[in-house]
Amino acid sequence: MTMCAAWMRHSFQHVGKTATHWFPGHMAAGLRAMQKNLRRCDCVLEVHDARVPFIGRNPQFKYLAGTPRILLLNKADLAPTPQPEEKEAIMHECLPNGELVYSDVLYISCGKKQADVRQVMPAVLKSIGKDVLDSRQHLRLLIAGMPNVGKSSLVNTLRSVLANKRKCARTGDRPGVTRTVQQDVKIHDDPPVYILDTPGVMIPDLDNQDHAMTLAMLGTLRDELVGEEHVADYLLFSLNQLGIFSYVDRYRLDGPSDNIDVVLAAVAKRIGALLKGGEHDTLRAACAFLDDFRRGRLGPFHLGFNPPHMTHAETFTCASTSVAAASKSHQQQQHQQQQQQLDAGDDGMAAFEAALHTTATSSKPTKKRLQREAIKRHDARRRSRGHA
Ligand SMILES: Nc1nc2c(ncn2[C@@H]2O[C@H](COP(=O)(O)OP(=O)(O)OP(=O)(O)O)[C@@H](O)[C@H]2O)c(=O)[nH]1
Ligand SMILES: [Mg+2]
Repeated sequence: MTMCAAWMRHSFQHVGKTATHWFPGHMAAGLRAMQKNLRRCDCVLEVHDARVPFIGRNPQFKYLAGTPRILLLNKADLAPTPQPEEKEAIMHECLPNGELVYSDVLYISCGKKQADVRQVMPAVLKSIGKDVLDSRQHLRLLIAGMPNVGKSSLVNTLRSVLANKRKCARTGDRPGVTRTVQQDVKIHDDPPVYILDTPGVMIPDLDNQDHAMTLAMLGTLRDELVGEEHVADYLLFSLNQLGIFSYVDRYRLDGPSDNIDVVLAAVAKRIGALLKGGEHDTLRAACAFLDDFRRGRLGPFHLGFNPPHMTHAETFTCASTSVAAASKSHQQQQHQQQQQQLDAGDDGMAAFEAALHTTATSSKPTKKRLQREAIKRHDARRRSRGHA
């Protein structure tokens, strides 16, 4: 049984699948180009956010099977120290034919702290194997991953750390910066190694709304499609469910709250976000709240940490069992928190095209409609709060 504190919501009111559906044309085209390029690549580097090791990985990348694939859990600086069973569980993931999905799993960081990227090359060479290495004059790696997980940052970091060359890939703290498969970039001199940066690809038919909103919180989806205040509300819901109350001190609240209006008012006060007439600018406050979380200012943590045997709801249940007590001593909690710091080839191509076709012919909402709905939701929320 879930034991929620009296002030805490038991469940989150999702806005519906339409808001979290984002699969523009450049992603479908990017996937096709990745599949084509796969034939000339020796290893796939799948980049994912270390804060969500088990959820949000794109099942579409199964079409990149047949080539050694290494999972790089990036932004490890924003996640707690990984637990050994986490890597173990990921390493045991299998394709339907019993083949292991990943030949290795590495935790890296390409932000300000460029930690552990040196372990990438030895892992690549080991995964490719001596026979293939001996037969190649140079190696080519393909990057794959969801949007905004740090793929282009990885290209730049590898290039600077391993080859001492200037960065060349465009990066940005929003999803959809890289829109086409890029040209070969040299990241290592001996042996010569080239890398292909690719556009982030969202899961085209993501049904699980908790997972979709968790990805939205991490900035994998465009905020304006889901609605900044709605994503901020899910962030607050998740923090409370997981017993993480670092926001209380940061925004000088009297105690934990599950009311997004209360929290956004406190954020607005802290950053001086006021509209004409002195009202709080809740939109700016929501963006600041999300930014604080995404940059790790609310602490390092795992979201949706569901080992395979646990659903997201169960993860929340476990966390919320301790929340009643935690709400009384949120500072203690905060202190604790701070302490933990398919077959490639023609068959694959046919299945891949079929999957893309299914996606393209499904009742896909148009971008304009999504935006109109997001704006409507935003306006309705503002009206319900008495904004003009
Ligand atoms: N804290 C931290 N930030 C990172 C790390 N790697 C990348 N970032 C930041 O994450 C944001 C996204 O980085 P990009 O490299 O543009 O991500 P991408 O996966 O190429 O994104 P798309 O091209 O949109 O798919 C940027 O603001 C980076 O500075 C990391 O290891 N730690
Ligand atoms: Mg990019």
